[in-house]
Amino acid sequence: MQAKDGDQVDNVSLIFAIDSKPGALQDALSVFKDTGIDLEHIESRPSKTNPKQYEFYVQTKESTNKIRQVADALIGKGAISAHILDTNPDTDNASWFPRKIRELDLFADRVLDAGRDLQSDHPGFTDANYRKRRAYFADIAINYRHGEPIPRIDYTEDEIKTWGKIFGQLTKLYPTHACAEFNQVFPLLIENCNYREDTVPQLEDISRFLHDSTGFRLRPVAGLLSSRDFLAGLAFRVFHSTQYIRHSSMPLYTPEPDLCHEILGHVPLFANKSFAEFSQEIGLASLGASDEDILRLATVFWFTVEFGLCRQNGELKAYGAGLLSSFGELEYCLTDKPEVRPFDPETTCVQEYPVTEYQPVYFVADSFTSAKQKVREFARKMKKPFTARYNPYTECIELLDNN
Ligand code: HBI
Ligand code: FE
Repeated sequence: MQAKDGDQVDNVSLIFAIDSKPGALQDALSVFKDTGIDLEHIESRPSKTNPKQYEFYVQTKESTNKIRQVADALIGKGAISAHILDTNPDTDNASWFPRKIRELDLFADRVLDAGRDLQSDHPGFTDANYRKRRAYFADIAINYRHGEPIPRIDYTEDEIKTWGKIFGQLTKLYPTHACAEFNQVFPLLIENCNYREDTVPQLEDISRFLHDSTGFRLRPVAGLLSSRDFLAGLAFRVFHSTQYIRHSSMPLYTPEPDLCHEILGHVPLFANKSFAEFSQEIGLASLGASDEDILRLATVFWFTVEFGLCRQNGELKAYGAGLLSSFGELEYCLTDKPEVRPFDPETTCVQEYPVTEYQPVYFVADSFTSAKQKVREFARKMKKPFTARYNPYTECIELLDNN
């Protein structure tokens, strides 16, 4: 087994999942045969997330590059998922990133909590029905593949009521508190995507609308992704969106992103050209970045896409999704209680923040275009051997050598 320069040869493990039907394992194993890979070890186990699936754990002494080819080929042969478990510290996850939009399928079951195991302080923790519902949404997201329509959901009366409460409250504040770009798009969502109090809009309709506006697309996600995976999606103008609704006992609180946060907070601005470019810029900067730089970019993301303020005609307005989806914080953020500072990635990226309270500090952008320019400058100073750029025709990432 020869390795090319810089390619590690060590014990590499791969987990893949297939449907438990006749011939499926043979198809999968043919990939190893065709790629000329010796297996050192193989184990099987029933999938914990889907009783109709089996997972296989294989170990081999091959180059990680070759295993990556195998992972891609397995998906091509109908495997549900294929993930490399890299145990070699020299080839940690910073070295791999998706190069094709279809490779975002590999994130599908990499969510931090699979979206079903609620914490004991979650409002829905003791509600068996709610947990069942969440497992239903998690399955949809885990089984979703790029290019498929996003499954439509028959939202329950309870869910519609929760959505309606949030929608009714927030839409009162938008005219005075949201930035101009947000208020330009909102009527289009009402017109084209069924944004209204008595109906929960469908991700598929919204994704099509966004694609027509800026090329942005949604894909359903079961729960929280790592910052690295989540930001990588933005490089492809793909936004990972949850599809479930928060627990009805606390309509104004959610400990995690839910559909209301995604489609009221995030979606409208992804239809704006400059904001779409700004978001993609953060995504491109994240590809192949070190863990430290991912943390900095996630902090920049936090203080812009999630909690950003901007100045328009001398007045502060909100553009962050965490603000635009929270009645309480949307009011609070424009009072004189919090501190406001100018957005500058170099200082913003090291600012600490609380996640369960209103923010004590906000950063103010002059415009999305200037914010994008600043992120681009910031990214240029990161130690990376290449600059990543997205080719929208091939939907692939191209790398420009920095040397
Ligand atoms: N995962 N599904 C999901 N949704 C988010 O909004 C999200 C995420 N992972 C990380 C994240 N947001 C950010 O807080 C940054 O770490 C990028
Ligand atoms: Fe968010």
